[in-house]
Amino acid sequence: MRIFSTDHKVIGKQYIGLALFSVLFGMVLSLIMRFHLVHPDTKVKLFGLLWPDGAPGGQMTPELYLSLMTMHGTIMVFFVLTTAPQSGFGNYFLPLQIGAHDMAFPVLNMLSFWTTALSLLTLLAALIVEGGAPLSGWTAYPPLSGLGKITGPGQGLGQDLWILSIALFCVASLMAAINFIVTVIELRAPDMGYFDMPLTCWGWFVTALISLFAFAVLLAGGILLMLDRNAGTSFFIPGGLIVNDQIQTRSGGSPVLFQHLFWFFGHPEVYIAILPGMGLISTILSVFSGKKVFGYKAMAIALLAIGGLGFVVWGHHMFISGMSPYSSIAFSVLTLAVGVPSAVKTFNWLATLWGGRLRFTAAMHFALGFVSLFITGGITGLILGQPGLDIYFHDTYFVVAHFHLIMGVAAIFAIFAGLHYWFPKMYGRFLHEGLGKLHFYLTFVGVYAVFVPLHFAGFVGNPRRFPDFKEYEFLKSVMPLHIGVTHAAYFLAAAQLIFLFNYFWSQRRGAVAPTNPWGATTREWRDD
Ligand code: HEM
Ligand SMILES: [Cu+2]
Repeated sequence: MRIFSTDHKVIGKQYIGLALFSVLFGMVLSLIMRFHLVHPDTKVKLFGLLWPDGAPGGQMTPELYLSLMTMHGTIMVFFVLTTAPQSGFGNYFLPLQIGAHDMAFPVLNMLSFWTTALSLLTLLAALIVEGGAPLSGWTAYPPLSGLGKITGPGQGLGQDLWILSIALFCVASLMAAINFIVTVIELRAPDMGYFDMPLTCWGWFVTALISLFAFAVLLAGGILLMLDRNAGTSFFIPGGLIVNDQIQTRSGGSPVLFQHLFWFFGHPEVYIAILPGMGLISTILSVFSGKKVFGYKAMAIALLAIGGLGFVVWGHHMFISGMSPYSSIAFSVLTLAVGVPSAVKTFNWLATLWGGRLRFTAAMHFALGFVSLFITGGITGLILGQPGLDIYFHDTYFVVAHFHLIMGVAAIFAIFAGLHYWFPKMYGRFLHEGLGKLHFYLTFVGVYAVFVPLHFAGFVGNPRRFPDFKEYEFLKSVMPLHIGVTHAAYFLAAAQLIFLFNYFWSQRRGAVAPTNPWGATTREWRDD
């Protein structure tokens, strides 16, 4: 296997490898955070060794907590969820499923991957430079992110590296999006119309269309922020700021402008993470029910509708930014409208199962788990879509619980489902089914045990991005809940070792798979 390969299968596996590394890294960061939240005063020698400034004598500072949180969120969103379902599976299987030899632009494809890898390295470098990683979260709002060192230890070089990393990621994603779009339009087999494509291809196609518009805007936002930090401009910096007792001289910019640019990308981004999974889940449910997907055309149109609506709802992240209540109502109504195509998908998945001869393989387990998480996480989305409720819940753990379920964990379940389903094609062997199901049950229980209680922490107003709950009297009552969540997180992480073992062991020792082991009808399983 050549490293700088232009072969779509190699590149697909490279993306999956990058995502696997990233998810483990991100998970370790989350465990450190969860540990700190329940033992805020415990000195840990290792922390002191790893971060002499961030944890002097082993005592974690609030700044270190925020920097770990920023890295965790950024790594998970960009390098796991944006990478594995679209660029990983998509690269490998889109050409095979539409009867093409490769992606339309193989060299561009290679460049996309290596730009993504460079972007990841740039981000990780932020951990070791002076001041450490930035503190301003995966959303990097100015003015905190726009003023440089003065706002905190990681806000100097660390924040610059963060922006550079995201800009590189945008470039890589734009190149990939062009490749996917041209491949679907130009390289479909002559006998395959758009509405003959498997829903997986629809998922990748719509995701690429969204990426093209979303990442272009994020790239622009990143460049402007970089200029504010290093070229003395003031796109996002308002006048009259006093930071650390120093009067800031710049004026005229609007921090809310950055929020508009960020969320014009940020909301579609969550669909970039989930739409490829939706396509994949449709396929898996249909294969293991022995039936066609119920309402195929409606499913494809629902993907398009979700993708399109995704661009007109960004304001629901900004209800507390002081927007006019009339705008809030517009964003709210549009947000709730996303529920319609989402419900079409959910009911059609259930109808696909109805009356089928169900085969409960490990892939099928994860697909059903995805539907469950999509419903649980979706319902709280309807709550947060109402300005009156969101103003209360904003910046509480209710939001953390909501987005982890619907975006984070649902998409991860789709990745697990895809790996179990396509492993025989990718490696000629099966992932072990028994281990796969064991991993499923432990993970399923684990994620609900971690994230359901956090909704209740949100009810009492428990703030997110907050390193030490002892600071407030009213949060003392929530500590037992957090202790339970942290233990559940350890349990969940331990369960992932089963998957890791299965994944590497099965590549060499798994049962040898026949050409079309699941009796699927899509082209990638044909003998060639
Ligand atoms: C092992 C399971 C996971 C655990 C235990 C976990 C835990 C956490 C914790 C403790 C925080 C910080 C909350 C705060 O202080 O406000 C957080 C934030 C976050 N997590 Fe996770 N997480 C997990 C998986 C994921 C996954 C799979 C994703 C993928 C989307 C993800 C995305 C995020 C994001 C975007 C943030 C917000 C960062 C920010 O506020 O800037 N997490 N997570
Ligand atoms: Cu949104």
